[in-house]
Amino acid sequence: MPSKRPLVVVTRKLPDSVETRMMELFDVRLNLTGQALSQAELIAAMQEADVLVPTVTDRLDAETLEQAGPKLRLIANFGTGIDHIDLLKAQEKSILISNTPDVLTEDTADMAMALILSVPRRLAEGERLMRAGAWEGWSPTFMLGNRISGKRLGIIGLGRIGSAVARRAKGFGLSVHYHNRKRVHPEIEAELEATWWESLDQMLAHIDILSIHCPHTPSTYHLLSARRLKLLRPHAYLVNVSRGEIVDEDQLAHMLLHGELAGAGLDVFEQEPAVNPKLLALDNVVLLPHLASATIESRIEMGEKVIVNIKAFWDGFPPPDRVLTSQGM
Ligand code: 8YV
Repeated sequence: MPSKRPLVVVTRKLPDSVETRMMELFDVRLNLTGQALSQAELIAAMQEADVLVPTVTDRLDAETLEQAGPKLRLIANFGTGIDHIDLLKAQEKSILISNTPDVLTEDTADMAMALILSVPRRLAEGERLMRAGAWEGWSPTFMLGNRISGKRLGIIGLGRIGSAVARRAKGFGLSVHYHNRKRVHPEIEAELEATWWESLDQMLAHIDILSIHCPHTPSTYHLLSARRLKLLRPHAYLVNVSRGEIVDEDQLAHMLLHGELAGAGLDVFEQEPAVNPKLLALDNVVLLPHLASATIESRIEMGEKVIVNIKAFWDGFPPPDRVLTSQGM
């Protein structure tokens, strides 16, 4: 690797301390506007940069990556999910990809747990009612929700975030069930008192709350298809802080409207930032604007990870959080 400082182009505004450190270490082009780059601006950035720092809002598909300049050698993603990057095309162009795992695990799990609590206990509905000035006072049968303790939580993807959710859920008296392609180590199962279901279909039919924690890949697109959503029982709730594309949103909205599912808590959507109007019209859904990792601590630590990945790469070492092509499959 050449010893001169790399030209690093950052596509979105990052926390000040992260930008300051980047300016100390690299030649940096920052985005001071706070707006996402247009596709043309993104391509222009990729034509001059040695390193690109994108986020989930940048679409780095095959067609866009094809136009990357010859200098671009690393895409140091600010975020863990890399479904917005065509990994095969990046590999073909000899561009390495890194991401920012671990540092957002606890915050993301907190948000999943917040939704697991809020939806059955009707927190957002109650808040809306208060602000509308519609509260007529306490009554024994007013706004009854459903108890959390004693229910079965089904987790799809018992990885870092899924396990952190399971730990929290245990504390709330939920029993933990999970589906992974591969069963986790018996020690982890024992710690989480988690029951593995080889068949996702079987698990869906036996749980009360579903929480989704697998990555979005070509094989998990609409993993919760219309057929699978129908396996959930009508009293069940669905929580998603992973990626909107994993759930057939139209079918979900249809089932929520017709009482075929009790409620949903969603932090992610199929067409972000657009939200399916059918979901907006429903009262039994809590909608959040992709906030799961939105704490100042996570954002700073994500930035620090990006810096470490760039620094290692530029010093001639593999970035510690290098994403392998197979991870995106
Ligand atoms: C981040 C996320 O905010 O890391 C991820 O995959 O979904 C979010 O928590 C976002 O990706 C930042 O680019």
